[in-house]
Amino acid sequence: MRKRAMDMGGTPSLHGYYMPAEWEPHSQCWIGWPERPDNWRNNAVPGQSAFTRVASAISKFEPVTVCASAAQWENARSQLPDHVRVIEMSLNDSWFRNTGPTFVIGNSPEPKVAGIDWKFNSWGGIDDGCYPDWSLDLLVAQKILATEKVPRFPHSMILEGGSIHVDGEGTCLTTAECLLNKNRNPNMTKEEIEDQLKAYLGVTKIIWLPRGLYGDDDTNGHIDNMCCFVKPGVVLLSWTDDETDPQYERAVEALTVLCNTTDAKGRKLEVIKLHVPGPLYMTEEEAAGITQDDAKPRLAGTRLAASYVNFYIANGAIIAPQFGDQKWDDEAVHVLSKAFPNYEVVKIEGAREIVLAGGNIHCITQQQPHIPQGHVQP
Ligand code: KQY
Repeated sequence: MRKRAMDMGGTPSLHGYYMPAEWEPHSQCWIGWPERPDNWRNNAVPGQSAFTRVASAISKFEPVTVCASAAQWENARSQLPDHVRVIEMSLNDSWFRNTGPTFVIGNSPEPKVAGIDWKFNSWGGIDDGCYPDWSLDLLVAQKILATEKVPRFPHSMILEGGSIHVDGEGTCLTTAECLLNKNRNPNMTKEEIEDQLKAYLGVTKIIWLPRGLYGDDDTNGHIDNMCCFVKPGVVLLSWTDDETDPQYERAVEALTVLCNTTDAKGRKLEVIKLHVPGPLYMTEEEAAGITQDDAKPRLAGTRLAASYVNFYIANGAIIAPQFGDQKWDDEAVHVLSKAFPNYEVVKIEGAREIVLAGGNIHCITQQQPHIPQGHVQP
């Protein structure tokens, strides 16, 4: 008998679909191409090199499609390996975790993939967001789904993919700092937001951490910089031992919630601490390379929202950021290798370039699930 979504862990959503965990098989990974000089320093040249390192690393484990604007297509094509597909797409910026679709899986009558197209408001709208025109980003999810001929479930709620993590067995992790922020869905109550997450992601339990990573002001504390699942019942938490670091209070607060809750299956959570680097700050030289224009100003001395939790789980590999902080870089690789014993941990040096623009490896990637042809679960 074919296994249904409910048996596979997630509770079937409104459409009978559920969001699989990131470690479930992918058919490909989607990545945008950075370009805007008011967010990416030095005309995005160092950022493009970092994206190329990420795309190249992931492409050793699963197919990768990179989407670049008409102006950048040739440049992207020339930098990326031949086996990485490069297609033309108009973008305001390149954060596909947030502007791409949230892929979901359904099982009736046949296993199939669909995508949720959430509303996007540039992480906070005109007054609070990262740039004032996000009209092209609003179309990214739709274009990806149309390219792949994957059914699209539009949603009127503002939500970025970086603000949710799921275990594929009915549990969703998020932060109140982001999802309950008045700059997202001011007319929705917490219960209404929970109902929509349950209906569209096929989850039955939402775990709310109060706040995300200290300094993650662009996103208002996305969960993907703070905490993620390793497997059902086990999470990694951005931690610091330094009690004077403002991240300490946030980490302790999150730990308290995580230790005092159960997941959708009633399990207590095991929490693995993953120490943050630094603290790291934007230098004068880095800030000087950013054209101050439409985007939120990026100022020298700003604490960078750098966290090792912001990695990508590819088919068989953990694509992990490295910041040039030897002690904590090495520690992160050690913790991730222990947490994911059956995965190769691939280090991405120079992930700082992505952090300078407000995100990291998880934020720039979007996995598309793979359902093997003719696959019948026992
Ligand atoms: O998911 C992210 N962390 C991306 C935030 C990008 C903000 C643009 N400056």
